[in-house]
Amino acid sequence: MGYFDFKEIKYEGRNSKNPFSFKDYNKDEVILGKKMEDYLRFAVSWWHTLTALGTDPFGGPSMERSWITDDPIETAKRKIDAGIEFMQKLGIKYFCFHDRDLVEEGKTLAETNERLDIVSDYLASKLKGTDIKCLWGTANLFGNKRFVHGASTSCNADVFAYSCAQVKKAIEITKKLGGENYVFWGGREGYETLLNTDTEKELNHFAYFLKMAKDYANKIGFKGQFLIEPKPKEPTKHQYDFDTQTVLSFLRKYNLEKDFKMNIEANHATLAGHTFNHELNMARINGVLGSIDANQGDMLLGWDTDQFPTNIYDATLAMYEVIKNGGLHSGGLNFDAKVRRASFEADDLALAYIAGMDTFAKGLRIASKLYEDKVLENFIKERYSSYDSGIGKSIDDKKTSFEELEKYALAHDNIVNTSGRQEMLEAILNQYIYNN
Ligand code: XUL
Ligand code: CO
Repeated sequence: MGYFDFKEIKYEGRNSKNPFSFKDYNKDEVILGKKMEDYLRFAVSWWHTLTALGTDPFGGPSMERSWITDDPIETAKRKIDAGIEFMQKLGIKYFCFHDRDLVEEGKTLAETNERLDIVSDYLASKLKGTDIKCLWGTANLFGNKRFVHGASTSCNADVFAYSCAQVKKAIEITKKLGGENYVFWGGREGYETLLNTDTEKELNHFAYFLKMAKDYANKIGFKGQFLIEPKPKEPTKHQYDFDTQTVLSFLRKYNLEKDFKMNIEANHATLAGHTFNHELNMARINGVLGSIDANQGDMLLGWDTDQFPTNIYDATLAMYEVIKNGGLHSGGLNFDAKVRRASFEADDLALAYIAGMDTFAKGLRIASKLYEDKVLENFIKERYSSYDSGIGKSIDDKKTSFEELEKYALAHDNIVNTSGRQEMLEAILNQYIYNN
């Protein structure tokens, strides 16, 4: 028995009028030497797609979720069947989960862990014989009220211990499911007011928690890449993992930089006052671009709306960074995105994924052409050409001094700059978007 009425989604090309078809995502088509599906490595988010019910602060559930029953284990298993059916019909090969998306918590931690064992065994058995894999697992250290003051940054040591126990189990399950990465999004790791907060102590605890997690992963032979997902605010006012550069300086202070990369989420980037491609660029140039949570925010709203990505401009610039990164390696494009509350029918889930997948496929097509034609590269190279010879080269090679530079500046103080040509470049980018 199936949970979704829609049929397998196929590539029908640009002119198709069938909403249940891909217009740009042609999985086997080779772009820059790789199949589209290998470049994009799309993933389903277990939470938004199969678990969340469409509640908001003003209203209750709205979503059709035909797999839900009164029995948590039964629901968890049916959800797995539904998830696999959904992924197979869309041709998506990866999924991401929080421990608590797999199965509802029991009355005690021991009971919760037992439930997780049963459900993860069931999931592992269902994955056998399919080509579906786990992109990443994570622990939900924010939903339950025990995390009101945070998890590893809680003022309550019992909560710190509980968080470690929960992550230990989540890593074990991610390993069992063959997870290629493990994510830490700092749920409630942040604070509301300095009137009651010892930030130094909290950050020390946070680092120790991450170190113990990595040590435990090494101990049990879990080889997945550890990722941190920056977000500047929400749920707390000051999230410690504000953005890529903030996280990098934290990791470097605590000597954790070799063990962690970034999972960059588009909507988190914009909440931080950055563009999505700024965050990807910062991660890339620092060698820590690990994976992507593909979604988009609403520029008129100040919170994480987690919409399906349909903005081709942003997807193009994002894929440009991914291409410059040589791909996402063990990472992928996880749709950390939810349909709007009014899009409550099961079909809406498929239509939303089609929109997101086509947007990124289109972004990849356009970005690959920009990259092949070296449009931006050539312009940028020329823009910095004053560093190719003479005094510029000495600066680049770090073979000069303040004294020499002063002598040079005294003799060359009639400075001539050239235009940055931003509008011309934006027009060229538009041409690539229209023509590809
Ligand atoms: C929250 C968020 C999370 C993480 C995983 O804003 O993005 O869903 O991706 O915990
Ligand atoms: Co996310």
